[in-house]
This record gives sequence, C-alpha cells and structure tokens, in this order.
Amino acid sequence: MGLFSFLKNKFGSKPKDEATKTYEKGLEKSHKAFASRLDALSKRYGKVNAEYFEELEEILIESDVGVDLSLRLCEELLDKSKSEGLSDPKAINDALVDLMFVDYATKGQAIVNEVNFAPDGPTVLLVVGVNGVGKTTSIAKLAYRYKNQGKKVMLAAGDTFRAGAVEQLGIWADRLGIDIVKGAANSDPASVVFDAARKAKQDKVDLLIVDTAGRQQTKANLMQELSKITRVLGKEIPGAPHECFLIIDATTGQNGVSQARCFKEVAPLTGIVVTKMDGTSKGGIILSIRDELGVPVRFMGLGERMEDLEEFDLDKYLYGLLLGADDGSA
Ligand SMILES: Nc1nc2c(ncn2[C@@H]2O[C@H](COP(=O)(O)OP(=O)(O)OP(=O)(O)O)[C@@H](O)[C@H]2O)c(=O)[nH]1
Ligand SMILES: [Mg+2]
Repeated sequence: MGLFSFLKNKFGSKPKDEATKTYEKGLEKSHKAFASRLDALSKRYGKVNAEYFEELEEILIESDVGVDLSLRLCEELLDKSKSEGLSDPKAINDALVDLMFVDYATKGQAIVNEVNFAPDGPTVLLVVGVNGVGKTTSIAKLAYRYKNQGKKVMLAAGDTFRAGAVEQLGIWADRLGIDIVKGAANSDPASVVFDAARKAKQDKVDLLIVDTAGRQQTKANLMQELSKITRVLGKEIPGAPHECFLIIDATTGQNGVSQARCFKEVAPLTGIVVTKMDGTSKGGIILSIRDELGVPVRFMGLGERMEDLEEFDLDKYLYGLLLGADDGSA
C-alpha cells in the first residue's frame, strides 16, 4: 500500500480528530492550489509521458517545493515509471507522495517537535528571524504552549531595536501572566539577555524565550549581534542557547528559504517555525526548507491567536496538502 492510501485510511476516517481538522483548515489554500492542479493534470493524461513530467515539475515549483527538489522528484519519478513500467498518472502521484515523505524523513537533523529541556537549570530558546515574519506572535504561542504544560516560562525582550517590539512582547507577557525582562530602548540586546539569564536562574525558570531583532544592515552585523547574545547566554547558563528557532513566513515563498540559508550561517539553528501557513497557497515551502537546510520544522503557525500553533507532523501535513478536507484523490 502506498503512502497516499495509508494517509487516507489514517486521517480520512470519520470522526476526525481535532488536530487533523486544524491541519485541513490551515492547509486549505495550499491543498486547493496543489491538489486540484495535480488532479486536473492526471485527468488530462491517460498515460504519463515527458510532457506530463514537465507540467508536474511546474506545479511543484509553483507550490514552492523549490526548484532543486522539484527537478529531483520528477527525475526520480521518471526513472521509476520507466523501471517499473508505471504509466497511470494516479500511480505516479502515489509515488510522488512516497518520495516527498522519504525526502523529508531521511534528510538532515532528526525530526523532533517539542523543545528539548535541559536536565537542570533553565532551558534557553533563542528566536531569530527577519522583521514581520511572526516572531513575537510565535514566542507568545510557544510560551502559551509550555505554560500549559506546567513549565515556568520567562521572556527576554532582546529586540531593543524597535521600541514597539518590547511593548508588544510585554502585552503578550501580561496576557499570559508570565515574567518578562526588558531593557531601555536601544540598549544593548546582550545586556538584556544577560539580565534575563541571571533572573531565569534565580527564579528557577524552566524555559527562557529570547526575542531578537532581525533587522540588521549587513549579515556581518547580524552575525556579530547573535554571536554576542549566544556567548552571554552560554556563560550564564551552561549549554545555552539549547534551542534556536528560526521563524519563517510561509507567504514569502522562496525568499523565506533564502533567509533561512542566511540565518543558518550565523545562528546555531535547531528548528524552524513556519508561520502564516493558513495564508498561503504555496505550502510546499516546508519541503523546500527541509531539503535545502536539513533543519526540521518544529511547529507551524496557523493563525493569529496564541492557540494557533501546531506541532509539525509530516503525515498530517502531506495529508492536508494532498487530500485535504474533501478527501478527494488527487
Ligand atoms: N494568519 C497568520 N498571521 C500571523 C501568524 N503569525 C503571525 N501573524 C501575524 O503577522 C503579523 C506580524 O507578526 P509579529 O509577531 O508581530 O511579527 P514579528 O516578526 O515579531 O515582527 P516585528 O517585531 O515587527 O519584526 C501580525 O499581524 C500577526 O498577527 C500566523 O501563523 N498566521
Ligand atoms: Mg516582534
């Protein structure tokens, strides 16, 4: 049985659980764009041929699967169709899902979701990303998640670049009923982080989440600032930062992938949070990020509320993308 049928059996049976419904809803736009085109393509061709694979390649690229990965997937499919004598478009689409799964599952750093907590002392999660991608919102969502899991959470307003950023994070901290450590506007982020690390130790905090400024004139500046923050954290708390999440806005497409490439060079990334998945029709970006960087997607942002954060689950993601709420076969 191919993965396609497997996913259909696993998630398609009724009643559906809440998480599956959330995925379906969050990936609705991507599903409509991707699966309907795939469906139309299979219906137009009785048998696959060179043109079929060309069109398929185009659909994949336009869904932000990334040029390299799209080309590779199509090449592998072509080989498979030749060696196994597959000519039915449906069989090819089935094989495509299998390949997408294998590519994600076997590449790069191990797949994990939850923050890995240090055995003792505060665990530090550094959050990086360019402006406007949803950093502050994601920090609030993560704080909410771990507070609900019974952890003592504290925030550090390391984005001192923009006065509004500190204020915005403060509002979330109030709403969540958790502590926040702030510095004066334009103060050195490393000094805010230093204070926060001290306080986190004193207050026996389980999770310290550090916001940072993404806007820097040059990559050298960004690298300098992040390495200073990282050094300060590591001096105060052994092993810190334990986690470093890059936030990527799914609606920025391949631009988000190049941001990721840049940040991977300047920060010790351990995970990605892809935000605004609910607002894009190009959900393939997740496959592209994994293919290019090998860093696992830990969570997905599927809305603006603090509850709208889901653990990334490869099966559910592929199900949402390919089968979606209507459960029709692509
Ligand atoms: N639909 C949707 N909107 C989101 C999501 N995450 C964030 N947003 C919205 O995106 C906008 C920017 O989010 P912020 O969290 O302020 O982004 P930021 O990266 O902290 O921005 P700066 O601090 O200005 O650099 C806000 O209007 C959020 O409500 C998401 O997963 N889905
Ligand atoms: Mg912010």
